[in-house]
Amino acid sequence: MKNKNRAVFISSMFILLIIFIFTACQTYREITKSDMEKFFDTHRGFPDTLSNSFKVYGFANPVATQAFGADPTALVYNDRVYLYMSNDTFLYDDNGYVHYETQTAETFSYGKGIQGIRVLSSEDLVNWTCHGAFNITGPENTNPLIDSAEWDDSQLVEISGVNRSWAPAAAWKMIDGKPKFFLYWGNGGSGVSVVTADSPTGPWTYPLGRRMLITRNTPNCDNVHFLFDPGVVIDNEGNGYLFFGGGDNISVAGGGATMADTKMARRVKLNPDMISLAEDPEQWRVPYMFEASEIANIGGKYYYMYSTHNSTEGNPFGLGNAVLAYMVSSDGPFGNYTDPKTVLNHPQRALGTRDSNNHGVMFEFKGQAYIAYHTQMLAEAMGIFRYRATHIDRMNMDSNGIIEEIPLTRKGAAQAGHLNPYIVNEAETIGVQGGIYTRPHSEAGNKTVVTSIDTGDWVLVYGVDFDSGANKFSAIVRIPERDKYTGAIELRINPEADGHTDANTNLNAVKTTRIKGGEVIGRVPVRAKPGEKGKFITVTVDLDKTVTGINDLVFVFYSSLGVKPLTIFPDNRHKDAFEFDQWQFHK
Ligand SMILES: [Ca+2]
Repeated sequence: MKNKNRAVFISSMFILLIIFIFTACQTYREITKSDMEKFFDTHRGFPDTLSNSFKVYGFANPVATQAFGADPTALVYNDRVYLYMSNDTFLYDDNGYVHYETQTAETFSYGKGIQGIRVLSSEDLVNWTCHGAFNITGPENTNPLIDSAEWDDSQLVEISGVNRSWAPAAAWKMIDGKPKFFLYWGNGGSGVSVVTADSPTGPWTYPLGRRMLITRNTPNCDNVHFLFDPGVVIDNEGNGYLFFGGGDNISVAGGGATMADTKMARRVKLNPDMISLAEDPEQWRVPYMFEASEIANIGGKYYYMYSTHNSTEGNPFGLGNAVLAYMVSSDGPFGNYTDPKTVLNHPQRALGTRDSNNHGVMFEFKGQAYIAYHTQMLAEAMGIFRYRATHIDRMNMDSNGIIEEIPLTRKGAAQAGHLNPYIVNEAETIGVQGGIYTRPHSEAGNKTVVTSIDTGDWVLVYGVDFDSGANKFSAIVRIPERDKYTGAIELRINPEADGHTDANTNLNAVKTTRIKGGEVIGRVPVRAKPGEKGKFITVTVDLDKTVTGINDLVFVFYSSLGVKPLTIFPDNRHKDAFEFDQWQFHK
């Protein structure tokens, strides 16, 4: 009896297995090369033009267009530059539209305001890897362009009274033989604190528990109008210094304050642990200072930079209203500084944007000096404004450290090095793109994927050095959790710019740009085999030809969910198409 039951059980299992294999064979069919040619054929539904971009092909500014990022600060570590930025975030009205024309104040005055810090990194200043955003007061790694409605307030990290994370400053140093990373930020205008990590991309922790590093109870800080905008520098001996403060309500400062000397600037030496003050902060004179303290050690000279206030014009230094000005010291962070000079005009005057404030940072990368700053060009290209994105331009100083005023360019910095296609590259490393976003995914490389993929969307990376020749390509993609789904990636090199590509034109809802053409070098099918729905899979294909030398590389996407016009409204995105995680070429 027992044996008979077992035999029945085994034969039932065998029949079920046959049915399963049969069903699986029924639903899965390989995509042929001819199928894929049809996907990308404009006569069969592929759009005549690829999705619009918010950046001109060939340009590097703004550094990223799939998310905003304001008040940039820069940190260079292992030949990679990391940008940390206030995470300007779309706010929607009751109808699901982005707040813009009716808006009378900056984004950070609304609702949840800026509670996150966005992180991008690059080895060459033109291809930027998106590391998402982490929220000082909320869950890690959100992309508010996609997930703002999904924030879970119950996950907020509770730090008493901390609900903003504005304008970060970053530094790293070796402590106990290991690199340690420090990110200082302002809790709105009411205090400065710090998070630390063992890597430049976190995870970040609060070394001070529930305490702030600087509050109004800190000596000499109760009469600072805006207690915010930290800038940090480490001198050649390894000592850290913090610069902060701002505001223009000189009645707050007390006696003797004028618009020429608002008495709002503070500086303080840090202890070797970088998370405590070595002394009381001191007030120091910064002519016409309003906000945006940053300090950089470039070639042994210290460049203190700040934004002037709106009552600056007519001063003896020739400074304009809300420009970025700098003073240079050759004898240490607290040394003798020169008189201020303008380093960067206000974006509104220089670019014809609707920018209001000004904030930036100087940094040195691969032996060249640069300035990173923000403008509203990205938002205005989207047809809105107020939200800010980071730009970078090259900067030169003479032997005395004097910098001539830097033109704000739409083109941005030149590529510093090339991308290596023979290592694993994150798909969220982007030079220019049309139609996609990035989002966090815990199982993805770099915990981030390219998402919202529609037919005709694309991602381009600049200056890929294929060297002696690539013959195969691998992609890691995430299969969507839906039936009968097909996607594909077409690999192209060296396309042409299309649409408005003039270096003096601001893009907007009418003046749009994209790429076209290029040489197709291969195609990657994306279809689930049985059991692969919702999984990350690797697809490897032979290229149509051996690709050599330095080329710009484009991933053009096909999705059986079809074409969707580029939109910034949350109800009009394809979150359920395939997602792109990593890629690599093989010789
Ligand atoms: Ca990834």
